Amino acid sequence: MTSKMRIDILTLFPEMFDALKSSLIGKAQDKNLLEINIINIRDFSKDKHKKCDDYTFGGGNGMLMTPQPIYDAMTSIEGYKTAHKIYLSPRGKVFNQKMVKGLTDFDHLILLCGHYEGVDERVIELLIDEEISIGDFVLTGGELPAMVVIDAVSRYLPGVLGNSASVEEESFSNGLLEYPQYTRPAEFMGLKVPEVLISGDHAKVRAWREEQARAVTKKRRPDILKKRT
Ligand code: 4G4
Repeated sequence: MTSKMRIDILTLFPEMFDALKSSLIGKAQDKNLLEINIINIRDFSKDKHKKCDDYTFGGGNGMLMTPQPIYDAMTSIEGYKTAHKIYLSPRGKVFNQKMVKGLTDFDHLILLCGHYEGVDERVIELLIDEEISIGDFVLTGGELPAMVVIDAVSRYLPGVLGNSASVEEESFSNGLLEYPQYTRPAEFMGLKVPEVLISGDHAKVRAWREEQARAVTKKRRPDILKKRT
């Protein structure tokens, strides 16, 4: 990834992205490491009532987002042809840390957030490079999944996290779940911090953490341990 990353979001609910102004993502924008643009799909509707939904051909359940406003919103974005264009949907590839790292290779992402029962399939065929799901559950819209993707990717942008080593050392980056961690005081409500962590023996601490990470992963996520071999 080169310099600053740009992320454009296509949504019918731009206010939801106010959440990105707080926390580390807001600071990353202030520091010019990241540029986030929110585009209101409704602004591009040519309908006299700015309608963006319609009934499905073939009948059945609910409404779909109509293609015209989405198409016009997408093609209004400078550089949309070469950007990596993602649609957040429950039928997408399930998001994981490897995919997070992969997305850092792009300097321009465009995220399309669906509502109602999703978008007209032709929008996906014409405009979308990759469909991503953040997990096997259904939400009212793609906005929260888009924010999940933005948060996960932003942590890899140089300068966003205080300590760049912490991105690589944590859960999932080494393929194991996190070992237990402690801060002061050394005893809390009668519970003591494991002796080895106060010993000052760094080799022992490393070995203990490795063993704990393996144990917790074996207990909670044996599927991960098997994949690592
Ligand atoms: C596209 C198609 C993503 C988008 C249908 C989006 C869960 C996820 C949506 C819908 C989403 C996820 C309304 C069913 C919006 N829900 N798991 N909802 N639905 O990443």
